[in-house]
Amino acid sequence: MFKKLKAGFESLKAGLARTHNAIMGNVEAVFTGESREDQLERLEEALILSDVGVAAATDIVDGLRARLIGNDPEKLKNYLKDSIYSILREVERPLEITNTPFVIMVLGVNGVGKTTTIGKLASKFSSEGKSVLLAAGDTFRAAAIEQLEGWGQRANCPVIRQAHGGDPGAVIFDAMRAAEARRSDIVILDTAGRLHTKVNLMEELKKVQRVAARELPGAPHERLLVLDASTGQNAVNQARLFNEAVGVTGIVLTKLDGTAKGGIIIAIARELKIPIRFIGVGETIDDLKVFDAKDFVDALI
Ligand SMILES: Nc1nc2c(ncn2[C@@H]2O[C@H](COP(=O)(O)OP(=O)(O)O)[C@@H](O)[C@H]2O)c(=O)[nH]1
Ligand SMILES: [Mg+2]
Repeated sequence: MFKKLKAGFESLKAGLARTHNAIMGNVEAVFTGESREDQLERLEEALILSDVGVAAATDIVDGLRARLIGNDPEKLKNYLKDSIYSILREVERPLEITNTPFVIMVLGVNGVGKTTTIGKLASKFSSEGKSVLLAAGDTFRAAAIEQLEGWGQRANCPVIRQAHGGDPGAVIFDAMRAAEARRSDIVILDTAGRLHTKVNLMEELKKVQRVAARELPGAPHERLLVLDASTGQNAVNQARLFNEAVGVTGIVLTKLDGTAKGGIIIAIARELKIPIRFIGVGETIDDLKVFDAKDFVDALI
């Protein structure tokens, strides 16, 4: 058990290495540079470059300036950890499965990692003994349906689909009926993410939401938005857009492993205050972690 937890933390640490290096390189420099003020400014710059956001970076560094006494790198590290933790713990609210079937609608623009995240989630829930049903609601891209079927096979879950170009509302309708017949615990719905027809996409998502609610009041219980950490501040804008349209209840931040811009999680937490449910630190089935603010900060700093 302990071994497994430790391995989980190590892979989180490895995943966050690039952001860690971007921020911490400058923390070490804080004590080797010229004046204290220069050094703090350098740290502020590092935080901004890792996409923490200007407001958060300024707050954090102002806090450090007020609290720093003496020239102790360990103290600075601890202050920095505390400041970041106090922002992130506000959005640490793991997903709770409160209904049967519990319907999760997965949202996000193309390429952020929706289908991959669904595959990882399906495998996680299945391994916990829950029966999962997947619904191929991204009917816009032919490959998306096959991709979801591939994940369904790997996680051993049925996939409800229609032909490419079909109506996503009809897919969720079929999926809700199938979930009832099969007594599924969890339904996970994939959706399209083409953003060049923004208005149509949002209208389509609202329709899917209405179909789900008609079949089961309260569904979809979770509107889970997937954001790609490597897109930096863009991710915050996407979150605003989707939140206005469908009311996002949880966030998955993917691709933290491939970027030095992992600080975006702090901007997301501070500006949106939407729970961060999971983080993605790689492409394989085990690379989805339940978001834990303390582990995250420990791995980052
Ligand atoms: N490195 C890395 N790649 C990821 C992660 N999540 C998804 N991907 C990759 O991102 C690409 C797009 O993923 P996909 O699930 O098809 O995105 P969708 O268009 O939103 O459904 C694929 O190549 C995935 O393997 C992650 O956490 N880390
Ligand atoms: Mg997809």
